[in-house]
Amino acid sequence: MTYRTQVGIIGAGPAGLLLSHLLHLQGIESIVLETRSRGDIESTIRAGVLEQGTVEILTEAGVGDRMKREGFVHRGIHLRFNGRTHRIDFDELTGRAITVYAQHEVIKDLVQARLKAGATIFFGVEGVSVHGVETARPSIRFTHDGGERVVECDFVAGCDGFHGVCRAAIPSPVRKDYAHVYPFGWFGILVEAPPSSDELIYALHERGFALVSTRSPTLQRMYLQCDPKDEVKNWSDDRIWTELRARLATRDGWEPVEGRIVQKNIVAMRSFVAEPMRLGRLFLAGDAAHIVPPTGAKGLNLAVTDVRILVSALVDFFRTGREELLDEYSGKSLRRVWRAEHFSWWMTSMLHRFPDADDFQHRLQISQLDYVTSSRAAAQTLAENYVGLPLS
Ligand code: RFL
Ligand code: PHB
Repeated sequence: MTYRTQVGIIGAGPAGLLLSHLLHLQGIESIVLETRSRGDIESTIRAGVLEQGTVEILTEAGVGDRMKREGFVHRGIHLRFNGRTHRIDFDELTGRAITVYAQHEVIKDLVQARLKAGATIFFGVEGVSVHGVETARPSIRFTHDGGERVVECDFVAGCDGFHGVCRAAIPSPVRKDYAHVYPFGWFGILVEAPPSSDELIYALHERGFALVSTRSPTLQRMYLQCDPKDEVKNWSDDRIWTELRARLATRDGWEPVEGRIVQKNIVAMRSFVAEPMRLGRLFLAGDAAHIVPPTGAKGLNLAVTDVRILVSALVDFFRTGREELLDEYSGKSLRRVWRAEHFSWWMTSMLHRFPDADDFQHRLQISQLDYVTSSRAAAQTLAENYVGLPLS
């Protein structure tokens, strides 16, 4: 069976779903293809921090009601080292804030809005391949319900995440990849407990990094630096709480609120950028083109910015036939991407114990943290990157 649409979107993560929704609001049709089931994408635990710009675009797009009701607005974060806590006041330093609202809740809101508007989303597709992206009539082939399907379109949006197929459709030497893998991972837990802190706590300790985040008044998210090759089965609840208590300890006796651990997982840490983010009529957006380590809370927000830039370019093309904005897409997105890459690498380097680091390097980290928490200029640099730089 063959379908015809204006934009064929591969991947129903935040990038693909938001793209489809924003295009729809501008009268542009799309079809979304997703390998996983709806239940699966709506329950996978990932990001939690939304920049104010992300909140604004979701709100303007009419998918912000539940986020406004259930999300937590945080006007700062805490940095903890040497047993002391220092607040970075986003409000005072930037006039902006972040919202803690889980990525899978954003996904639920977007899927619901798309289906309500009568969108075509194929879940559970297989064998996706992209064809003719250097012609004016690209197409996507896939199988669904056992049958061969084709989507013919004007543009293909590769929103299929880091492990998708679209990036490979831009072959070397056109495409150049930049990659860095960190010698540690994050052990993430979900805990049934009230919040331990009113704002996120990023902690550097001799035993490694720890992060206290939240999800709801009754469910909390916490992370611990771990060996990237470690396995969940090696971490009993007791071992997790012992590490969290040790790494988060303060001179005045702060302790995390403990509760039943309902989920454990290990996340790899990498930085990655593929350039350019376009070949002919194929445009990459989000994790398909770039990955950041989660320490800067930037991945989802970068996916959203790519989509904002791409939507303006596609709208301009369909209204006027002009290609200037399409031509600018990759360069404009990559400029923001590299800023976020640097910020995420910098936060990661400042806050983790590196296996081969000596005492000298540890003292440098402490000095950097001391500077960031005592100089207004340094704090402002952290704050403006964390809340998100304006789209220029
Ligand atoms: P996604 O979310 O990976 O979605 C891609 C979708 O494409 C599907 N897919 C395919 N579909 C069709 N055909 C194929 N061949 C396909 N191959 C794959 C996949 O099934 C999937 O549904 O990419 P997208 O949309 O670019 O969104 C990116 C974000 O998901 C990601 O950057 C963030 O989760 C990163 N991240 C964070 N970002 C933030 O902005 N703030 C945070 O606080 C934050 N915390 C995190 C994070 C990521 C984490 N993990 C698990 C890596 C915390 C963690 C622990
Ligand atoms: C989260 O809540 O999952 C989270 C928060 C901040 C980060 C990364 C992840 O930097």
